[in-house]
Amino acid sequence: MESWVGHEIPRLPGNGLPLSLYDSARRAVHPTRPSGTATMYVCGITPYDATHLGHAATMITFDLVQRVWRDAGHPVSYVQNVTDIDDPLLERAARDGEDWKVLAMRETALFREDMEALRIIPPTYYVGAVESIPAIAEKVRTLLDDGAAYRLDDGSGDVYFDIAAAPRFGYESNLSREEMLALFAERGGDPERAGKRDPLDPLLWRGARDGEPSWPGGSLGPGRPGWHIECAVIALNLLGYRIDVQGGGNDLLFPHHECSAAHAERLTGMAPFAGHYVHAGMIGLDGEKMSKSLGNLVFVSRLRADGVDPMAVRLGLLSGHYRSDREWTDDVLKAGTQRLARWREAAAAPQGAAGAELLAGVRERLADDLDTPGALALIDRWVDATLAGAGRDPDGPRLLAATVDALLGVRL
Ligand code: 5CA
Ligand code: ZN
Repeated sequence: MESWVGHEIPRLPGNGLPLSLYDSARRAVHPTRPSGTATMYVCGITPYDATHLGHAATMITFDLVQRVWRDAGHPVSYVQNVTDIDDPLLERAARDGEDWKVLAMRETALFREDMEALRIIPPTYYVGAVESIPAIAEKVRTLLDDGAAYRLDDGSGDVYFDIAAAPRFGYESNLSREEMLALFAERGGDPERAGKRDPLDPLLWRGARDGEPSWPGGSLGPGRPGWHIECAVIALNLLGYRIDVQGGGNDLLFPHHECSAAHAERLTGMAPFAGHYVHAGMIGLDGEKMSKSLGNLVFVSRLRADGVDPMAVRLGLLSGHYRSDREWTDDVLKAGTQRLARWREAAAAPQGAAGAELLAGVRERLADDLDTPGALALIDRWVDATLAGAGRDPDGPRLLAATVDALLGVRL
């Protein structure tokens, strides 16, 4: 699938710092340790509606991961998927009397535009579920042959993963069985399905149903892939064992990332699948998580159409720490807009406060689990000093613009 177009990233003097991130599996901040090329897989959109600020916040989070790694000298291989076939997409298309393929193509195109406007570095590989079906079916057959999966005997053709084949199941999310059961039911799982060995066993292959699209599965029979195996196979096939970061919003902690890790670990015989499981907080509106199913959405494209500068949106989202669930409000946008204006004023000043110190400070804050509130506070102080005429560094304003562009993705 086509990715989007990237922007030139300014080169910064000196070297960036090694990035530490909070790993959900170990429940602590640990250094990432890429060997040469850093590898990252981020769970992308299910394209049945436009990109909202929650998606944008999650994409910006992993954009910063990539920026900090690059600054530290690591080339980055980054894969993001598009779940361009799944129940919610088919349901929305049926509701609106639309072709599901056209819906997916339109929303994916809009997502690309939004990502470009927000200056998100494009993934190395942007991959759809549909184009990956032959590869996914092959891995489902492997899991079946290997005894890690089973077919229901009700004639549906549905194949499930046997979580008993994953002895570490639960290590990624650290949840009790009760919590897992509740979240599984809430987030697309089917604990009540008759004939499963364990209520938590996730679907690998859904046998063809009348009125639903299906693809050939070889010995599996026609059908379509389950959700978790989609991400496991795309990640494994393009990045191999093991990836440095598996990313997404914290709504994917369980069952999605637990199950994709379990699939990948069984397929490779090696664990863990990812060095860090990194989860961005949920962006909410009016006290609820922003979600397509609740309909409480602020779309990036709506703000752009209203003439809002995407860099102000970016600064608004960066003003909270990536891991915290937080609200999008008019005030967040107002503060982002004002901050952007002040930073631009300082970048245009003939001289400023010490640029090298600013760069070192921002590098240090971001390397510490992407402390953007700390980085923004430090830049604000630098900008205040510059606008008060306190600094004499002729290179300061230029270095401000380069630092903010390269490390925060904000073009002044
Ligand atoms: N296609 C799957 C992942 S394989 C999916 O979850 N799609 S999504 O469209 O629902 O979400 C796309 C990405 O945005 C995911 O990483 C998800 O965790 C994240 N996300 C969804 N809603 C929010 C929100 N309100 N705040 C922050 N991130 C969100
Ligand atoms: Zn995913």
